Amino acid sequence: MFSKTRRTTVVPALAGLILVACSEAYAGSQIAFTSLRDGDGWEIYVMEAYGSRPVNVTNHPGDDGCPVWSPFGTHIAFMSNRSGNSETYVMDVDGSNPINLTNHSAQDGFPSWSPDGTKIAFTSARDGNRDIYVMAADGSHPINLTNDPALDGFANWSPDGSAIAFTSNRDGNTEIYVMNADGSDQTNLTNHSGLDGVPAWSPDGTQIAFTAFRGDDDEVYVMDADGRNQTNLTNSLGQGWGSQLVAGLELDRCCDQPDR
Ligand SMILES: [Ca+2]
Ligand SMILES: [Ca+2]
Ligand SMILES: [Ca+2]
Ligand SMILES: [Ca+2]
Repeated sequence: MFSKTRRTTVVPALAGLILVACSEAYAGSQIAFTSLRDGDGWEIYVMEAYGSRPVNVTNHPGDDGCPVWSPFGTHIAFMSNRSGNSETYVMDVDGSNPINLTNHSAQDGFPSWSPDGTKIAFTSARDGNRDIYVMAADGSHPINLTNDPALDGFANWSPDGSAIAFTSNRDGNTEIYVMNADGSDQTNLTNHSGLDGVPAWSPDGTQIAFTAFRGDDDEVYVMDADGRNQTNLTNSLGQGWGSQLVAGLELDRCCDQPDR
């Protein structure tokens, strides 16, 4: 049985920019991550989980980021600005055969695979503001699921495929929402005046972890998938990156990461 874990981290870059690098482990054996280590724009690297030498699988002067393993480990979806603006791409895990799936003049990025591998959710501003879209895994038939004038982003597909969690500021500040995979029943789960964002499902689908700024610093929270029992897991002093990430500008910036 395959399983994967996902981790989203923020990399402080030169000039004070806060950039988002998503790293993801597949089947406990390989990790994909984003780095500037080769000095020629952001690249995606793959390494064995036991710590082998990372391989630059994008190796392109454009900025490449947000790698996401396909459910069966055969492909990696990612973001790149190599064509001149942000697009969602898919490639073989060794970096061969990169395909521009979105191919649209608007910003497109932050992919999330459906658990059966047939669809990819992503964020796009093609209808004038950021919304969550779903397309077939070959890039065909993109559909706007959120259709809301607010900023919507950070889609994360539930393990059973029935729902998509996302972040939106439609109610005045950023909250975690969930909707059915067809876009129906968009529900505010967090309902808190703080900044809440970047949802990630537990492997069994019963809980959602997220980042929140609800006091004077950033914390990682977890809640039941219906929004109950919101619990501060970190509860430590010290400024993190969550509030910068989920504030409206940073929601943009995450989606724009390859266009920094
Ligand atoms: Ca690159
Ligand atoms: Ca685009
Ligand atoms: Ca929107
Ligand atoms: Ca909130």
